[in-house]
Amino acid sequence: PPEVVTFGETMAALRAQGALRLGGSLGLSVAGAESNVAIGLARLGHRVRWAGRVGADELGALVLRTLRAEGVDTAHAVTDDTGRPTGLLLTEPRLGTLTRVSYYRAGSAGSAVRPADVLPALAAGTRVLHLTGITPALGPSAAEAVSAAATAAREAGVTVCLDVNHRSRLWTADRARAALRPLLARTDLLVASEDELPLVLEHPGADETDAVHEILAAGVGEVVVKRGARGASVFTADGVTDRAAREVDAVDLVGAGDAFVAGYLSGLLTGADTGARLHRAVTTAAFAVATRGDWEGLPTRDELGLFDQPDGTTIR
Ligand code: KDG
Repeated sequence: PPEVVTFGETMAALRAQGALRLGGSLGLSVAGAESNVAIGLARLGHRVRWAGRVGADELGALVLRTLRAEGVDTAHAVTDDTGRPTGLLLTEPRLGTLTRVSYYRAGSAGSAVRPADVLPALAAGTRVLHLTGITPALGPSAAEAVSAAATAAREAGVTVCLDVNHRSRLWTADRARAALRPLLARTDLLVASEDELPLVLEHPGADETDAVHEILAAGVGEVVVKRGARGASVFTADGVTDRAAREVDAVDLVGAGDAFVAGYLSGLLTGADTGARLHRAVTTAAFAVATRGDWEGLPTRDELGLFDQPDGTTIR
């Protein structure tokens, strides 16, 4: 069985070199928060399954081919037979590491994912189900798929990981809160950036300490707070563990959060303590920000140690 099951929308990604409105060439790849995590885990040597829906089109074939090439199990991926296309996103670097994303995903195959697509993917023996707050923003059936999978995983004793992953282009903070708060009671591990914590709180004005206490009191065992270049912390009933970020020259921040989750879950699967989980998470996130693309630069397990080599090293 897979160690980790995840699902969500994976799209074709077109990356511009400069401002989109000026035209020019685009590079074609694929992107999706959950499949980024899946690829990150597969590169680190874990068995991981991605479920979701793609269009019966060339871009859907690209998504599935890419995931398979990366060693991700797509046995339960569904190809839509009702004419919905694979979604698309465009990214343009605007200012340094500031990137603008445009979505073309309304009515996509991926946003039509439903409980019957994903429940069969949760094989007996799965250890972790990874969900993100993007999926419930995609539509009612996608939100039902997240809720049903969280319930099924909980009943089967599978660890449920939820990354808040707020996308303000998809929904408002209030709608996100209404969808995500009910999931907390079925979540074991919550991942959020500092600014996303209020999205799961009853009283969004609370300071971080109160916010974390509220989330732990809701039944979440582990709350991971990402602070970008300032590192990350994990809060449990036993206290807090902090880790600094690794120093890198940032070239592309998109995908860093997914890389972080892949590293964190890899640590969890290998029985590492919270400090070592965070260490792997900040390392995989650093690979993501130091390289272009959401997932292309993610490390294999052998490459994790590259960060400990002096700058300017040539490996020959
Ligand atoms: O986390 C990176 C994602 O934002 C990207 O891969 C696309 O899934 C995506 C989204 O919905 O923004």
